[in-house]
Amino acid sequence: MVKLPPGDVNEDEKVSIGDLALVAKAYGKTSADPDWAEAAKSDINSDGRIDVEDLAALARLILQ
Ligand SMILES: [Ca+2]
Ligand SMILES: [Ca+2]
Repeated sequence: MVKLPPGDVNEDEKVSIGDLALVAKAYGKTSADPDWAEAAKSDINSDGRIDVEDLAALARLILQ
């Protein structure tokens, strides 16, 4: 079982611009959305919504 790095939204074992694109696509979704199960992978800080904080947190992970 491969442990995926934090921020690896598309599960390719790398944190990259492709993950950032998925977070941008899910932007604005919240845990109240019917498709949250899919969007939740983009919730980097696990606060129940996809917003600018998630984009910033993922950008930091990419730049690490
Ligand atoms: Ca990835
Ligand atoms: Ca969030």
